[in-house]
Amino acid sequence: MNIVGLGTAGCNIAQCFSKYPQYKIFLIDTEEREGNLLKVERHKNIEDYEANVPSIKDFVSDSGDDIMLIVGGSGSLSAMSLAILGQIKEKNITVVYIQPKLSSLTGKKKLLERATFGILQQYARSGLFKDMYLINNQNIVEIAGQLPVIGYHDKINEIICSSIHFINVLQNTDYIYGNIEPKEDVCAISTIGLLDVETSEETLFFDLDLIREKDYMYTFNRTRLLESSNIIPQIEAKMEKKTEDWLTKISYRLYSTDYDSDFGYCVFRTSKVQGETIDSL
Ligand SMILES: Nc1nc2c(ncn2[C@@H]2O[C@H](COP(=O)(O)OP(=O)(O)OP(=O)(O)O)[C@@H](O)[C@H]2O)c(=O)[nH]1
Ligand SMILES: [Mg+2]
Repeated sequence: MNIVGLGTAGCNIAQCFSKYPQYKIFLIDTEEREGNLLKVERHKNIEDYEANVPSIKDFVSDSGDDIMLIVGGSGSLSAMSLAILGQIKEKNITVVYIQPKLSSLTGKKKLLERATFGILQQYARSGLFKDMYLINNQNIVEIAGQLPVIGYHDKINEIICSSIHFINVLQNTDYIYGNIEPKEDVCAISTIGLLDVETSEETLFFDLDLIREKDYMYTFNRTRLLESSNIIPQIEAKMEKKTEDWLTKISYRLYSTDYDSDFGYCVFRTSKVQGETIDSL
């Protein structure tokens, strides 16, 4: 998997992935950064970012077929997202959209966030991307609890990065038990979350509306799996309660690991473009 970071938030999160050997990281930013950087000029107006999108074909030419683009909504460089994605449209694209706290946005930044958020989701629904993960910074702040000013974003970024990483790893690992419902292509708007393996309670990174698919990934220490006999019936009983209406599809998988502690993640999906309410128009 290859990661493209766009703008400050996108690049900061992309750089967190450098501790894992599975990723090749590409950074597109106006700031100097260590690593594989495509530096773009800083402009005064958002329109100038849209009008001056660099060619990235050569930059990401040896990046393989799977690309994850990470971008922070409302950032100036997010205005380049569509033109950048258009240049790599033949790849398997996952977009990670970091939504800032909406009440903190005003004026042009607010308009830019709303437009980018909406258009990227429409593209995801139409099949241009394989998946789009929505993450709201505020949800992560609530998970992390009180955060110090120094290192505020670092802690948020670490939670986002490790969660995406483990979900990627689990999705590419054989599970030992589970029940998988096929994913609908139209359900390409998603969020991820932490799963408490004891209670089966999830903590989502975005408050997704009209959830159609819920995918739960449990990991347990191998010895615990060997010694315990009631894990499967307990999880199955919890899964039965996860259905919100007859349309919701529930999948779950159990993995055996050598980690001391058990942990879990989930991916929830919808076909509904988020944020399209009457009062937001
Ligand atoms: N999670 C996270 N969010 C960030 C980080 N840095 C900025 N943000 C948020 O992401 C949104 C987009 O901002 P940036 O990524 O800084 O914007 P940019 O594209 O670099 O544009 P400029 O501000 O003009 O440099 C902001 O509203 C911030 O709240 C970060 O390191 N992590
Ligand atoms: Mg920046």
